[in-house]
Amino acid sequence: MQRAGWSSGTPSPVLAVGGAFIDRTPPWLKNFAVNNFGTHDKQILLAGIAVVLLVLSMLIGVLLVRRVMAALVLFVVLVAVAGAAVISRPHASGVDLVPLLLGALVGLWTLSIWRRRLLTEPAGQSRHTDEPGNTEPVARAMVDRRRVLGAALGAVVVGALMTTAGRAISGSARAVQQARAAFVVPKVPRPVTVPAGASVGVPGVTPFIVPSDEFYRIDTALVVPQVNPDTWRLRVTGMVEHEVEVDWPTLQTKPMQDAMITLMCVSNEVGGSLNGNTIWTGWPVRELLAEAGVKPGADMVLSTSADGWTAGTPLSALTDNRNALVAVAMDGQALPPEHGFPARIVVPGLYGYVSATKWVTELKVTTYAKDQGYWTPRGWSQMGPVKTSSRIDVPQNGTQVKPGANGKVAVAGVAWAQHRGVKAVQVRIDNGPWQTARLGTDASIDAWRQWVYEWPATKGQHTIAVRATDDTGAVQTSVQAAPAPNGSSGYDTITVTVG
Ligand SMILES: Nc1nc2c(c(=O)[nH]1)N[C@H]1C(S)=C(S)[C@@H](COP(=O)(O)O)O[C@H]1N2
Ligand SMILES: [Mo]
Repeated sequence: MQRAGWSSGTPSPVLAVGGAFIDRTPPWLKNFAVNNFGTHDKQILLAGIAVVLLVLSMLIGVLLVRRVMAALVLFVVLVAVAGAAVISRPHASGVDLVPLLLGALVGLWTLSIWRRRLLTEPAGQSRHTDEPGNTEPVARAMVDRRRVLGAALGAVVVGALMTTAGRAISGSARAVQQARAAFVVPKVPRPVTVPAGASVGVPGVTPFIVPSDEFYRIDTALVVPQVNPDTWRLRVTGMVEHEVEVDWPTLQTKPMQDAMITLMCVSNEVGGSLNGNTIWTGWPVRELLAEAGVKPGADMVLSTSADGWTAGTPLSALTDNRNALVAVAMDGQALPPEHGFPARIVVPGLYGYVSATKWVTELKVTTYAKDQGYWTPRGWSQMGPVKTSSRIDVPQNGTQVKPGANGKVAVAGVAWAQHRGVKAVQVRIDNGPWQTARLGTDASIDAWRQWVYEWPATKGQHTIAVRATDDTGAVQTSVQAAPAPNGSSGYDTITVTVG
């Protein structure tokens, strides 16, 4: 783990609890969260933890006066849960408990001060003394005040925890931002460019190259790991002749190349947009593995991220002649922190969960018998080859459309069959015959292709389906499947009204 002192290592207890929660989330809950909160699932989780903390702190505050033992027990349980979460984080050590224990001491101290305050301010001395005959409202006022104090105390504790975390994160974020700004994307011998005609020129179709700030983001990290290239290392370990360790300056000296690769998430539903195409720049993984010398018998490479996440990739996909890269840039710029700065793995043809490790720090050459990636014991397949699929971007499902001056409606989208290539796309109106769509120029067998079908539309409601055929001649399957365990399938189908 990259760290410059404990404050930028395993972060605050709040984040540790969140991280531990994510790692233990059952698949149904994960799907529920992704489906209902989308990419805001992390903020929702953090907000949820903050609310629980606040309520518990208020409870401690309320218990403080009458049931001090109960308040203490609750406090200790709270600290213990947070401590267990911190220790359960990958790469955590005893020193990571220091901030929590300091926080607990401050908390105890605050509690004792509040308790003394509450006890030494008896109702008789309050400003209600001028109403001697009316003790009822005084008692109620005391209870109300305790509630308020409890709430205030809770807010202070939560606020302090959040701020500590925020400070540590923004501090390391600044250093990383500077390092990122100083990075010059290496020149490559044969730059990859977008061929003319790759875009079919229909408004509303996903851009052929997705801008990096619009690129989908999927990971288990509650806060974006801030990995400083000064301390970053990529190590090759396991079944190798000799371990290799590459630091940031050394990586810059390696022969880099460009590759156009459409990255794809296994959680993508039919018609979903958890995918993106861009030009990646990096050092071929096979050259790194060759430096280490892979021993016979290995069949998997377990790549590990700075935050402990892992992916299990077939060794063959990293050693054959495809463009599996230790990528340092996307779309001509240093990787954004969200997408793995300083370095990540990208492998054509495989879903991200078995290949695309961001903030990568280690490649362990191993076997499927011995090791497994993060998602495998959580209900996802060991192997994750991308399924041939296609998506309708325009028109949008459920909308009303008007034919153009030529009487036609442009139906358009993208289709992908990474590392096999897209040969054809067909569109079906209602239950008619499959019609051939026009494809954008082929840029790479590892990249998607845009397509458009000029539909001579007739008035009324219509159903439109799309399917792709890969370069081997295999047609996309019509069999409907949910994302788990190895990727969704079926035809993207929409309904529109022409009028
Ligand atoms: N460190 C780390 N790398 C990761 C993941 C993760 O959770 N942690 N998720 C993977 C998954 S499931 C996908 S689909 C891709 C998404 O990459 P992106 O966020 O750059 O689009 O990253 C992969 N790499
Ligand atoms: Mo994914």
